[in-house]
Amino acid sequence: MLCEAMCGLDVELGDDGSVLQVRGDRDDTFSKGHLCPKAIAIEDIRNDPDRVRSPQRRGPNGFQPVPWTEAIAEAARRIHELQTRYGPHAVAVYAGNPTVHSFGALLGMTALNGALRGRSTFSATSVDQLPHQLAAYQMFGNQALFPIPDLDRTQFFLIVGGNPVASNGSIMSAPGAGDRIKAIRARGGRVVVVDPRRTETAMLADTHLGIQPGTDALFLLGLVHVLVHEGMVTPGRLTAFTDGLDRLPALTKAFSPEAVAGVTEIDATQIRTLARDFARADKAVAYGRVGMCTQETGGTAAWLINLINVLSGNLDRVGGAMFPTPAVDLAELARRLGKAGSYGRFKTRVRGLPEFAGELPVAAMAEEMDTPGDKQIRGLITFAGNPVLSTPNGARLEKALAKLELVISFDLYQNETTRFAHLLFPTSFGFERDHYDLALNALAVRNNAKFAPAIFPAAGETREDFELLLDVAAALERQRGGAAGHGKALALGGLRKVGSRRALDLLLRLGPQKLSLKKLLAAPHGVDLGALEPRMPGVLANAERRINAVPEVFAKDLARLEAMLGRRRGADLVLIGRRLLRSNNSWMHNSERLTKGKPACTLLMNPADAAERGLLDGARVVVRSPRGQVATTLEISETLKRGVVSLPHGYGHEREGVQLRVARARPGVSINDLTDGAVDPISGNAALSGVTVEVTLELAEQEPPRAQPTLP
Ligand SMILES: Nc1nc2c(c(=O)[nH]1)N[C@H]1C(S)=C(S)[C@@H](COP(=O)(O)OP(=O)(O)OC[C@H]3O[C@@H](n4cnc5c(=O)[nH]c(N)nc54)[C@H](O)[C@@H]3O)O[C@H]1N2
Ligand SMILES: Nc1nc2c(c(=O)[nH]1)N[C@H]1C(S)=C(S)[C@@H](COP(=O)(O)OP(=O)(O)OC[C@H]3O[C@@H](n4cnc5c(=O)[nH]c(N)nc54)[C@H](O)[C@@H]3O)O[C@H]1N2
Ligand SMILES: [Mo]
Repeated sequence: MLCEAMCGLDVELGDDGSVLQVRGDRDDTFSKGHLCPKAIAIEDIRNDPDRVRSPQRRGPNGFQPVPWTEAIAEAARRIHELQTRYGPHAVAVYAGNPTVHSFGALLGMTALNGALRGRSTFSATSVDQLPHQLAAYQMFGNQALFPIPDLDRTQFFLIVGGNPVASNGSIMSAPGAGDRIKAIRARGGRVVVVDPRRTETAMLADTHLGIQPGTDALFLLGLVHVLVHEGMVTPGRLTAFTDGLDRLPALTKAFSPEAVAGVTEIDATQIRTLARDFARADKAVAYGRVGMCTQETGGTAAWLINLINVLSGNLDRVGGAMFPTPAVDLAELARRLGKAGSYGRFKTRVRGLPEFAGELPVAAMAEEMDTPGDKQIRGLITFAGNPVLSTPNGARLEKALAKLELVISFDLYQNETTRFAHLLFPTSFGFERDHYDLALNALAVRNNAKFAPAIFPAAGETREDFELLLDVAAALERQRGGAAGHGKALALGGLRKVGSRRALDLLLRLGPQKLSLKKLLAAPHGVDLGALEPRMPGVLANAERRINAVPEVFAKDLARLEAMLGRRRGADLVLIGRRLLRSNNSWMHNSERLTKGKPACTLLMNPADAAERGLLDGARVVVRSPRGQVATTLEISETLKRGVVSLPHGYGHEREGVQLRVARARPGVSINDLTDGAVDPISGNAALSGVTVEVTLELAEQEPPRAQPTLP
C-alpha cells in the first residue's frame, strides 16, 4: 500500500471496529511476517484530524467544502474552458508515486488522461526509474520489461545506488530485503555495494565502493571494458538472439579501469577484480536504483547494468536478472494496448527534451508553466503527488503554481502542492479500499498474487480513486458535448458500473496465471506462483524479437561520457539524497508515531569535511547551491565519502497554507530547493544527485529568508 515491498498485514479489530493492532502476517506467502514501521502508521492516516475528508473549493477565504456533484461539474467546465481557449496541452497532469500503489488509480488515470487528450503528461517516473524504462524499451522492445534480481538464488549481488535495507527494495519487490541480502552471504555468495555513503545495505556487504556521485556510468563502463577486453564475454544461450556485441570492443576502448578511476574515485585494480569476480561467479546480478538513475548519465547507466547482465550470461537466468510472470502481466498488456513505449515523438516546448511513452520530463514542468508562449501550461491536475517537494527546483514550481489559472488535486492532504488547488478532491486510502498490487507484482523477486478487500468504509465523503477518476473523465467528455463526447461519457459510465473489482477480475482471468478474484478471495494470505522462470526470447517485444545489446541512443552517448573522463572534483561539496526507514517520500510526516525521536532531516557530512570548515556535530548550518539555500542541523558521520553531503528528500513543511500540524512542528527543509532542473539529456530523467553546494555555519542574523509565493 505504501512502498514496493507488499508486506502482508494482519489487522486485529476490537469489538468497536477500531484497529487494535497491525502485525506482519506470518502466513503471508510472500512477506512471511515481515513488517516495517510505516505499516503501523496506515491507521494514523485514517484517523488523522488533518486529513481532507470532503471535496474543497478554494476561494478568497481559503478552502470551503463543496458538494461532489458541484465540484466535479466545475472541474470539467474549467478544464474544458482552458483547453478551448489555449488548446489541449494547456492542462497538464502530474501523477505521483502512490498512484502505483492503487490499482483503481492506475486504471482510472488511464481514463482521465484519455479524456484530457493533451501532451502535457508528467509523473514521478522522470525523477525515478525512467532510465530503466528507456533501457528496457531500447533493448527488449517494451518499457515494462524490467529485469528483476533473482535475490533468493543469486550468489553475487552488485548494488549500484540503491539502499534496500532502508527502502525495502525498489524495482525488486522483496519484503525483508535486508534478510534476503544477508542470506546471500550466508550461502557463500558475495554482496558489493557502490554508493557514496556506507549505507545500512553497505554494512551488510562484503565490499563497499565509495563512488564519486554522478559517475556511475563511467564506473560501469570500466566493468564492461574488462569483460570485453579480457575475453570474458559469455552470453551463453542469449547469443542466439542478441545483436550488437561485436561493436563493444571499439565503443568501450577509452573506458579502461585505469581511465575511469580518476573521475569515479574507485581504484582501477578494484574495478578490474570486481569485473573478473562477477564474470566468474556462478550466478550473478548487477542492479542499479534511484541513486544511479537520478544523475546526468542515468539512462546510459541503466543500459550498462542490463548490458553487464547480458555479457556475463546472467540475464534471464536463475540467480541473475529475470522477468517475473505476474498474474496480470503488465508488459504483455502494455504491448497489446500499443503502450510498449515510444521515444522522442515530441519534445518539450522550452528545452526540447524528449517524450517517453507519452510523458514529458517533470524537471521541465515549471519552465513549461512560467515561460510565456504558445502551448504554455495554464492548468495542472495532480493525483497523489507533491511535486513542490518531490521535483527539482520546487521553489520555482511553487511560484509557477501560484499563477496557474486552474489547479485540481486529488489527495489526502492540504500540503505543499495541494494548497494551490482550486478544487481539492479527497480519496479513500489504505484499509478503506480494495488492494491489489497491479504494478509491483510485475517487479517482485517471486511470482505471487494477493487481494485484500477493504475493511473500512471510505472516510467521510472521500471517494475511491477508480470511480472518482472515471466520473471526472466522463464529466469532461460530456462537457465537450457532441455525439463523440456523449458516446465516450457513456462508455466511461459503463466502465464505472463494472467497477474496479470486476475490471481486476477480468485482467486476472486474461493473465498468464489464469487466476480470478474468486481464487484470490479464497486465499487471504496470498497465492504463491513460484520462483521466477526464464522467459526469453518469447518475452522480447521488438520487431526483431532479439536483444538489442547496443542501442544507438546509448552508443552515441559514449562520446559525452568520454569527455567526462577528465573531470575531477573541486573543493566544493556535492549533495546527494537518502531515504529513511520511518519516512515515505514527501508525506507520512504527520504521523506522531513515525516522527517522534531525533529530527530526521539532517545534513550528513564526513568528519574531515566538518573539521575543515570548523563545524561541530549538531551545529545549525546553511547549505547553498546555485539554486537556493536552506538551513538545517549538521550530523557528522563517517559513513559519508569525503566531499559528499546527504540530505533526505520530502521535507520542507513550513510553507504557508500547509495543513499538517504534526509535520509542521518538525518541518525539515526541502532538498529540492537546492536541486535545479538539470536532466540526463538522453532519458530526460532529473539529475538530482551531485549538486554542488557550500556549507557554512548559520549566523543568527543570517536566517535565510524563504521566498513565499502568496496564495492567489
Ligand atoms: N531530491 C530528491 N527528490 C526526489 C527523490 C530523491 O531521491 N531525491 N525521489 C524521487 C522519487 S523516487 C519519487 S517516486 C518522488 C515521489 O514524489 P511524489 O510523486 O510527489 O510522491 P509522494 O511524495 O509519495 O507524494 C504523495 C502524495 O500523494 C498523497 N497520497 C498518498 N496516498 C494517496 C492515495 O492513495 N490517493 C491519493 N489521491 N493521494 C495519495 C500524499 O498525501 C502526498 O501528497 O520523489 C522524487 N523526488
Ligand atoms: N522507507 C522508505 N522506503 C521507500 C521510500 C521512502 O521514501 N521511504 N521511497 C520508495 C521509492 S518512491 C523508491 S523509488 C525507492 C528507492 O529505493 P532505493 O533506490 O533503494 O532508494 P535510496 O534509499 O534513496 O537509495 C539510493 C542510494 O543511492 C545513493 N546515491 C546517491 N547518489 C548516488 C550516485 O551518484 N551514485 C551511486 N552509486 N549512489 C548514489 C544514496 O546514498 C542512497 O544510498 O524506495 C521506496 N521505498
Ligand atoms: Mo520512487
